[in-house]
Amino acid sequence: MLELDWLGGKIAGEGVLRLSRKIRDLEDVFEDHAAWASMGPDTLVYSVEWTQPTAQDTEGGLFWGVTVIEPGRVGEEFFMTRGHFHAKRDRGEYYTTAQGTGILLLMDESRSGRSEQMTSGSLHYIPGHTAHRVVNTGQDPLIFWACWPSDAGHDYGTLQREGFSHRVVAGESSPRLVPPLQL
Ligand code: S6P
Ligand code: ZN
Repeated sequence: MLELDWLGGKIAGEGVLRLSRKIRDLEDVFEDHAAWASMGPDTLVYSVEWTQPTAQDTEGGLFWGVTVIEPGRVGEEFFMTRGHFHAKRDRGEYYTTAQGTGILLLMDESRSGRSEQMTSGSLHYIPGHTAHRVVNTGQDPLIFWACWPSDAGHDYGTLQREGFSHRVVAGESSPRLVPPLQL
């Protein structure tokens, strides 16, 4: 059995997998390349802990994990996840926010974008065929839990080539979507 630190964003127990993404791993993700290049390459942007109780690709299995996005910006753009479509496009996912404030960016395969506000207790259903990226717009770590199908896989290449439909940047008084989009 595994134990969750729900608000701290940690999973304890055997077989927990972990990864972290630092500034140096995210060169193609942020728009302002000069701002990116001026930052310490080892600056932590986000980390993920997750459990795979079945083999990857098992039809009908589920994975469970947590992502912690640090507060910060690259130029005007807030720290965020790389974002992806699922390799098996029809696979959906749930996110739920434990702590912090952010924006879930969603984009369908025809590049139509929308967003949902993330705040403690918010639950987000990500349908299949929908790219998803999370942006930390707050001053504290943004911690969210996720549950996704074992055979969903990750397609990072499509966004690497084509980018996301929208970006989230610091506005004068509140975060702003570019191009504008109803929050
Ligand atoms: C997996 C799920 C999350 C992300 C994590 C990091 O399907 O959506 O666990 O992997 O939030 O984001 P990314 O875009 O770097 O995988
Ligand atoms: Zn996903």
